[in-house]
Amino acid sequence: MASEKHSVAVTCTAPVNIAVIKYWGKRDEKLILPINSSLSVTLHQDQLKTTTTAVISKDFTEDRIWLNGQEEDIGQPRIQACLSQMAVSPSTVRRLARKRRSGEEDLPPLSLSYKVHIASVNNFPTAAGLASSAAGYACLAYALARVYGVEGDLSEVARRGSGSACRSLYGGFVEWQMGERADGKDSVARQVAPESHWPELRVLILVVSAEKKLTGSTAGMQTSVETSPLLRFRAEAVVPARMAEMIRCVKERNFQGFGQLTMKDSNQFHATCLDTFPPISYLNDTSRRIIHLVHRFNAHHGQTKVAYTFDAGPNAVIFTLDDTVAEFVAAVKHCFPPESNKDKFLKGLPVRPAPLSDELRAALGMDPTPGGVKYIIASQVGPGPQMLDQPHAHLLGPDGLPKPEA
Ligand code: 2P0
Repeated sequence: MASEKHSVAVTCTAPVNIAVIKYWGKRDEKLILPINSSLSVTLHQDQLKTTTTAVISKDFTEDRIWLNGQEEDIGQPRIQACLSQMAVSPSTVRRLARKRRSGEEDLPPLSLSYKVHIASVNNFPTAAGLASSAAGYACLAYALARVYGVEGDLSEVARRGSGSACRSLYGGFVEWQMGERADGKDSVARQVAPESHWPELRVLILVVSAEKKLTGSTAGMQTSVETSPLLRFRAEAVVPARMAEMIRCVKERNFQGFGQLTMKDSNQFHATCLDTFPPISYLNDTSRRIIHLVHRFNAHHGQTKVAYTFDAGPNAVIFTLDDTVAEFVAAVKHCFPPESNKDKFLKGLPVRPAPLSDELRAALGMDPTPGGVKYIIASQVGPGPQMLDQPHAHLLGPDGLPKPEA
């Protein structure tokens, strides 16, 4: 029997995911239900992750949240959607907690009405323009589930925070099935293949700009749904077949197929942005130079050895295999010579220096653009959310307030 306990603290981490079949457009704004299914690769948390501590205590008088050290308004609609739907929906955490506790008497008799304190930090700069809401809301959903000691599908909890967050609940290769039901119960994430499935796959993030984007994803996709006939065509006539093909390529570890489809789907997503009225453009000149570089690199080799994808910003995410990383990084350095912080240009997994052959240099045929790429983060496929056991990992102290160093 557990002794009377009036507070519980858990700390969890969750990964960033990169879509290779893109989500863009909702059929239900409130429930965050998409107009098409999507598929993503979960990145390794050694390079990019969110860490979240959740504490429930009978001593707390209100729910509170700190993001990257700053207290934020817990009343924000997306956070409230996550928290409150736990209390009312059958698949939600608080309800599950109630069920679980009635069947297991050794769990501490914590009141479900206890207030929660939450603190969350990213190990990467939010300003780098890298998607942080997916990791953030996946981590929130996971931490809340753990602090209440429950298990079950958390897709709905994470999705209500940010659509793409449900894909960060699993490692490896993850599909977000759009579902058909009006209540969204079948709009869930599921793992297509685990992180161990394709060990040679590598991911390079080419950070182009740290500027805040002009059009946020939520508003951007809403305008696209309202105005782009191409987006409707994409969702209805293109994505279903692409999902099936992408799943096949992943299962077969077919890089040619995977890479080509990844590039085509990124390009079509950005085409729907341009088809939106007023138009949205997320790519900049450096993004377009990277696209050119990738196609020249592949043409030189006579096969698809490298693939790009771009989200709602100018940064490129590159997929390749381990035997190609060093040569491609040499090509990037040639086309975008580092301007400052030369020794910090490469972060993440080590990449051995490689020479650029005269043939490849000639094939690229590009005048160098110094400083176009600010830095590169080398990563790989990784696991889903984790719970950290060490108490020192908690971002909140015994008083429920952020630790000074957090
Ligand atoms: C994706 N993006 O599939 C696509 C590709 C951006 C481009 O998911 O309104 O932040 O919170 O559901 O999840 C960005 O959209 O939007 C996104 P909400 P979210 O990764």
